[in-house]
Amino acid sequence: MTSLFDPLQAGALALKSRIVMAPVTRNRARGNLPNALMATYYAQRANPATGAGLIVSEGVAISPQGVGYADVPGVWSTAQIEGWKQVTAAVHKAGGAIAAQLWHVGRISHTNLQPGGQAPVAPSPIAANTRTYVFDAQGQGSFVPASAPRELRQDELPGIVRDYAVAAENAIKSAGFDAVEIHAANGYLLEQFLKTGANHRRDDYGGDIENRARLLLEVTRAVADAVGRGRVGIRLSPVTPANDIVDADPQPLYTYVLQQLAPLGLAFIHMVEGATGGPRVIDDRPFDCAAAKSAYRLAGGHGAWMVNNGYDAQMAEAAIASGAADLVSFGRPFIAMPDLAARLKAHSPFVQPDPATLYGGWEKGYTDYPALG
Ligand code: 8OZ
Repeated sequence: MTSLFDPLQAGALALKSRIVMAPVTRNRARGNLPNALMATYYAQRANPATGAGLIVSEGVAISPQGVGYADVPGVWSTAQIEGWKQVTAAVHKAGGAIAAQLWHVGRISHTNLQPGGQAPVAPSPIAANTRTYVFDAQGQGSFVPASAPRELRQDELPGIVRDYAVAAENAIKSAGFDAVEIHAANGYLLEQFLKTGANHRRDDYGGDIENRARLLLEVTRAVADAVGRGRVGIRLSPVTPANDIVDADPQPLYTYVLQQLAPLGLAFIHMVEGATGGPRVIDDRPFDCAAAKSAYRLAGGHGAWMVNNGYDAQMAEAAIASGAADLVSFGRPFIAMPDLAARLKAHSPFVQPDPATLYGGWEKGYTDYPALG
């Protein structure tokens, strides 16, 4: 029977366990620059014997326009690439592997964070009822309502596709990442295009499922062409309400998306089951994850099936043993438990992170959580 601690070949990635550190935004990248503290944080979680078989980084902005929160890292500039080199080197020194999560927030941003103080961009000019994290004039961080977005022109979309491909090249060819994960979840740009609640376009990128999925598929093909499909994964969240996103009929939408992704030969599909960081089943948003996986396999999708959201040791072991999943990712648990694999093996109780130190700040609540003795 397969266990959480067995190796897995996922695309071009030779992973030493089935335990993945899920992306978690921590806002320690001052000026959008990755730094030595971040290298320490990721290295603490990178040894596959005690930590993650694969780390998926926090969201990494592909462009200045893709930034939606203060002090999140980017991967568009030479200085950012240099900053990431120390992170990837530290992870590799610990024996681990790391993917960069490629992120464009779309409408989940604030004019304070956008180039020239402009409005954030979105498929349609519909504001999200959600908050984003900014700094005031005193440098104090706080969550404030997201700004009203402007609608992207169709002639701007090829530039965004290019930004994803260049960011992927920067990450893998220059910064030393092993893979990239396309962030198509949690109410950000690619999911805004996918879902009827945020996409009211009447051009080739709005309306029916094929049109709403077009940008996601163009981005994924461009990224796979740029860095090789075996080093590309994608994160999806079919029914999350995160960042005020909703779709009228998610099951056929995701069946189509997964059927189109299948022939691309990606390394992994990363599924957020239910509400991101919340309930795994949502009464008024039914979704059959097993059916989505079957649709992907039936269409010839071979990569690893990675599941996320609220897994404990027992659930994770059961998912791997039954074949329901190939990889299980843990976000919040990895914050306060850098040695999560050791604790899963020992079935030791989960330690909750301090909510006051999740976003912003420095070492406290970041690099000072101890491993078990
Ligand atoms: C929490 C705070 C800021 C960003 C996501 C990137 O939900 C995020 C995020 C989460 O995917």
